[in-house]
Amino acid sequence: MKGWNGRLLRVDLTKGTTEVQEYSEEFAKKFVGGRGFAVKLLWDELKPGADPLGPENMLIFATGPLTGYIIPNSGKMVVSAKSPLTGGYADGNLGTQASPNLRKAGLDAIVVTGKAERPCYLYIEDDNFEILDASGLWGLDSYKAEAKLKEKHGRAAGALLIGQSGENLCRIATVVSQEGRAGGRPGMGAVMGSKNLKAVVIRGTKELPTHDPEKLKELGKLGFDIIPKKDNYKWWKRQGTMATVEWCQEAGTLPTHNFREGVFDYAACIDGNTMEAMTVKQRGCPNCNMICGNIIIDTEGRESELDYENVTMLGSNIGIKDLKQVGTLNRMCDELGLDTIGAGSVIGFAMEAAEKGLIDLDITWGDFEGSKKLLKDLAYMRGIGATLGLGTKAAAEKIGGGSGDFAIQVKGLECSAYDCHFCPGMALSFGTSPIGAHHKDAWVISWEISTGRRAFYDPEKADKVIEFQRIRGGMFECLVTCRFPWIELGFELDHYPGYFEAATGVEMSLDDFWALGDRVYALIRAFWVREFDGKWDRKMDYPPKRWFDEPLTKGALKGEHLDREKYDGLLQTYYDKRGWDDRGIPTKETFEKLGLAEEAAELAKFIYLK
Ligand code: PTT
Ligand code: SF4
Repeated sequence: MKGWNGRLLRVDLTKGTTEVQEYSEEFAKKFVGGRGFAVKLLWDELKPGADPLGPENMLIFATGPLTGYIIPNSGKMVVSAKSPLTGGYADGNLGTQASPNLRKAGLDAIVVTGKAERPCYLYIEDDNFEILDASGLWGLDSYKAEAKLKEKHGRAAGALLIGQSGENLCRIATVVSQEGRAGGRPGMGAVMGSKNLKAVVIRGTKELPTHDPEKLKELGKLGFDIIPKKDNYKWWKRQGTMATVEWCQEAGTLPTHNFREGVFDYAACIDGNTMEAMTVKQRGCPNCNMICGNIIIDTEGRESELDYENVTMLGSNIGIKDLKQVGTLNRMCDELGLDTIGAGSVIGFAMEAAEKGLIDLDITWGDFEGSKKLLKDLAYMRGIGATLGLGTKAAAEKIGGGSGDFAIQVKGLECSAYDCHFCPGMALSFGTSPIGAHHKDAWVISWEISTGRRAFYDPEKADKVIEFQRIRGGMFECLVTCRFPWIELGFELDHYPGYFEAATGVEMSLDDFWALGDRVYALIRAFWVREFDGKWDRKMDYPPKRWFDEPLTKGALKGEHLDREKYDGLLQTYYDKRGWDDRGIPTKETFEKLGLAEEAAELAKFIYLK
C-alpha cells in the first residue's frame, strides 16, 4: 500500500498493552481515512449501548492519506469516539504537530480502549510505544502539561492533551494541542479523561510511503504557490475567521444573548477590525501557508488565540463587549480544555436560567467575573458546574421549568455561532450534521444569505447542504486536510484527487469522493439509529425550538423566525434526495448502493429498514 501506512496502533489501557495492527487495502479504499476510518471502526467494534465514559468506548485519533505530506494544510487530525454529550457518533478535527508525527511513525491511526489504573500518557517514538506515568501531569492545565512533556521529549514531538475539564469528565471537554488548537467538541476530552489518559505524545521520523513522490512534490509546490495569489489571501491573513463577526452582524445572524437575537449593539468592539489593532502575532497548523490563528494579549497579559466561533460565543452570546475579556475566557477554555462553543452556550444558558429564576446563580449578561468563575466550575464539575457541565440539553432536563426551550442545541451538541431565525438552509445543516449542531460539515449560511435568502424553503437549499456535506464532511474529513484553502480562498477542489493519486496510486474522481461522503454519512446515521434503539425520531434533526417560536425582536430581521411545517418539508426533501426514508434512515437500497449491505443487515436487527 502506498500513501497509507496501512497500520494502526491498538492501545488497551486496562491491560497496559500496545499492538500494531495492519489493515486491508479494501478498508483503506472504501473508507479512505479520518472520519471514514473512525466510523467504520466504531460501527464494527463498539458494542451498542456502551457507556461513552466506560472503558469499552474507543477513542480514535485518525489521520488520512494526505496528512503530513508537504501539500497545502495537511497537518490535521480527526478525534472520534461515542460521545458522552450526545450519546451518538462524535468527532472533531484539529491541526497539530501530532498529525505529521503520527504518520511519520508509520501509523495512520491510534485506537485507545480500556482505562488505566493511574493517570498515564502514551508515548510513541517510531516503533517504540510506551504507556508512561502521568501523575506529575494530572491536574495541570493543557499549557503547563504540554510544556513539561515537550521539555522531556523535545520540541519536535507533537502532543494531544486534556486540561482539567477532561480529567473531571465535563461533557464539553475537548482535546487540545499547541496552546490553542482544539478538537472534539462533543466531549472527546472527557472520553480521554475517563481512560485516565492525560496525553498522547508522538515523535515520528520515517519517510511516508508514496506512490509518486516527485509528482506529489511538484503538485504540493504548485498548491503552495497558488494559495498566496488568491484574491482573498491578504484579507484572510489580516483577519482569518474573525472577519465573520462583522459579516454576521450585518446579516443579522450574530448569536446574541443565548441566540435570542442576531445583532449585538457592541459587535464592533469584538470584531476583526478591533482584533487587528490588538494582534501581536499569528500561529497556525503544520504545513500551512495561510495561517489563521491571531493572537492578542488578554486582560491578564497572556496570549490568547482568537477565532470567530470563540469570540462570538464568549462575546456577543453572553453579552461581553471587551475583546480582551473575551480573550481571557478563550485562554481559560484552552487551558482547561473546554470547548469554547459549548462553554459560551452553557454560560448563555446559565445567564438566562438565572434571569428567569430557574437556578440560584449570581450571573448576569456581560458578567466577566461570573463567567470566569463558571468556566472553572464547569471544568471541575463542582457546584452548579456539575449540572451545567453535562451540556445544555442534559442540564435543562435536570433544571426543568421549561429551560429546554432555551437550550440551544441539536442532538445534545450546542450550536456553533450562527443564529438561524432567518436561515432555514443553515438550520437544516445544523439539524442534519452527523455529530449534532456543528457548522463544520455544511456551512451554507454564506451562500444562503448571498443567494435567494427570501426564496425561503427552496429545495435547492437541501441540495446545497448535501453538496457541502459531501465536500467538507466527506472528502476533507477523510483525506484529513484543512478545508480553508478551498472554502476561504477558492483553491480548486480538483487539486485533491491529484494529490490523492500521487500519494496512493489510486484514482478517485470528485464524484467518487462524493460517494465516499454519502457512504460515511449513511454509516454515521446507522450508528446513531443503533444507539438510539427504538428512540430514534426525525425530530432529532430539528434545530432549536427558540428559532421557531421566539421571533427576533431587534435589527433588520425583527419579527423573523423559522416555520416548523416548512422546515419539516425541507427536511423531507433532504431525506428524499439522500435516499433516506421519512424517519431519516437510509433505505436498504441506499445502503446497498453505497456498498454497505452488511452494515444494513446489522442495523436491520435493531430497526425495520424500508
Ligand atoms: C471546531 C470548533 C471551532 S470551528 C472553533 S473555532 W472555527 C472552536 N475552537 C476552539 C478553540 O480554539 N479552543 C477551544 N478550547 N475550543 C474550541 N472550540 C471550537 O471548536 C480550527 C480551524 C477552524 S477554526 C475551523 S472552523 C476549521 N475546521 C476544520 C474542520 O473541522 N475540518 C477540516 N478538515 N478543516 C478545518 N479547518 C479549520 O480549522 P472541532 P484547530 Mg478545531 C483554539 O475541532 O471539534 O471540529 O470544533 O481545530 O486546529 O483549532 O483549527 O471558526
Ligand atoms: Fe490551520 Fe488555519 Fe492553516 Fe487551516 S488555514 S491549516 S486552520 S492555520
